[in-house]
Amino acid sequence: MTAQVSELFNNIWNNYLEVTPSAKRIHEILGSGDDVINDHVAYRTFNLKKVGIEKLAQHLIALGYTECGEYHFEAKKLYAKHYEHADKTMPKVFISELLVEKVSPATQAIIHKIVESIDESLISQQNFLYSGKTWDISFADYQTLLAESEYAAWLCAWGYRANHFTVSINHLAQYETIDAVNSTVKAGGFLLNTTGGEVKGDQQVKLEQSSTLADKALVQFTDQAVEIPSCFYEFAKRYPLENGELYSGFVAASADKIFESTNAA
Ligand code: OOG
Ligand code: NI
Repeated sequence: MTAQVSELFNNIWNNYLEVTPSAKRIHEILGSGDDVINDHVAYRTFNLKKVGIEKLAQHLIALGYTECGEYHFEAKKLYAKHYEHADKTMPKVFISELLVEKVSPATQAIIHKIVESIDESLISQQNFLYSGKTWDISFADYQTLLAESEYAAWLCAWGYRANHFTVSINHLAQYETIDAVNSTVKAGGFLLNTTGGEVKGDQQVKLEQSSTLADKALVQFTDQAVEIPSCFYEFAKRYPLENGELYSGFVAASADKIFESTNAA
């Protein structure tokens, strides 16, 4: 089972690198050997029956993952769950969904048209989590979405692929603190998401996180190709609970800021 999980995440990683070349370079800068372990991978979707969180999660549950926590983001109109594997070296997975009924009729219409056009059989196929955008969208529709929900625009432009991978600072051989990681990343010429400060969370909430600003990559819209924010790379340091085990959940107030890593700079 673990071999299958590793193979799935290898495929997801390669698909992510296609539009996130900075992640490969940062991975090389931070790591020394095989100490770059993924804390988690994140996905975005819509709360529609055809593609809701459970449709993505079925691929993970089949490989031994279980549902562990849920999160609400009222202002962004999002709901999320996270999944963990019994083998703690396997990445956690954070899956959020846009509450489609809460956005404007014009935005809903674009989303429904896209979701209806997805080939139903693709969703249960083994490559769904790295299938990308399998529908058409015009640049005008992308901009309509962007004006109301950056999340909806990102998802309709990029489709089903990892939104980010996350380096576990706890496993890095040469780094102890998130500030040291951030300094190295910045010295390498990469920009960090500064919304809410470079570091989100603290030892009190048992989780510190930072992230790059998303790379830019070319998306083929129906009428033109445009460079827009693609995916980003995150860094997380976890602290132990009373029982000595590392906290394994997420922190909604921090996640709320991490979402903004795909905003246009
Ligand atoms: C997910 C943001 C939340 C975290 O680690 O708190 C998150 C996203 O941007 O899709 O990944
Ligand atoms: Ni994350």
